[in-house]
Amino acid sequence: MARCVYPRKRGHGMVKIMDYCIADIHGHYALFCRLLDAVGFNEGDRLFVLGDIIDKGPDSVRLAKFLFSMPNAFCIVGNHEYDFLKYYRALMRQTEDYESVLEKLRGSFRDGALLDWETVDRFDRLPFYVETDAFIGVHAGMPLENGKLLPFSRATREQLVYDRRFKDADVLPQGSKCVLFGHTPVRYLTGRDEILFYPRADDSREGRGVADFCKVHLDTGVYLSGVLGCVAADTGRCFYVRERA
Ligand SMILES: [Mn+2]
Repeated sequence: MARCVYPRKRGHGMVKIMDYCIADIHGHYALFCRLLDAVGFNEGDRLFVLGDIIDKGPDSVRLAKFLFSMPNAFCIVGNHEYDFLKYYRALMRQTEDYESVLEKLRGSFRDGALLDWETVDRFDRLPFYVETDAFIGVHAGMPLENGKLLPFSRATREQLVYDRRFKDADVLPQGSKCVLFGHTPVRYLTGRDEILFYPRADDSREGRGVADFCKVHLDTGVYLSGVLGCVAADTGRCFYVRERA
């Protein structure tokens, strides 16, 4: 089992502070640690994790606890966290035996023995979107009207985490900020396990950072492809690691 060591120290010299975005890590903790290494991620950088931390892969809880321990990681809800939280609330309505609730929740994960109440509470407090000066991050999709991005207040939580339409190639949101999202493996659209950039309809600038694009689709489908990728928001540079055969 690989171990993440954080915060990482780099050599002295100039360090550019970077924002990185990723989605759909799905319990692939060891691969995620290798990706942080490949990126050269350090304590001055920020990491935006756009949902679906859990399920499918082997180390959902380990990964979640690690991300929640990082002071510069910003996680939001994906449909898998949303479904987990719905299950949690349903259990809490059925019984006041909280130990049995935690036991049932632990049964949701291959590494469920690691789950504690602190981690459940952290899941419960995750926001549904994130916004910086440069971009918007959601798990699945944003509300649009005639191609124009609507404010978050017009979205339902279900749309933010389950939307199936936003990923389509003909959906090119017009707004001042790029929308980063995941949820559906890019391979279902392109046949490739690579982060997909959509240029702005009204602008032919060569892309530098993600702000020069209208949307960026991040899901490399790690549980199918063994490929995990992230993008540096400021430069648009992508980083990938691959599961060893
Ligand atoms: Mn999803």
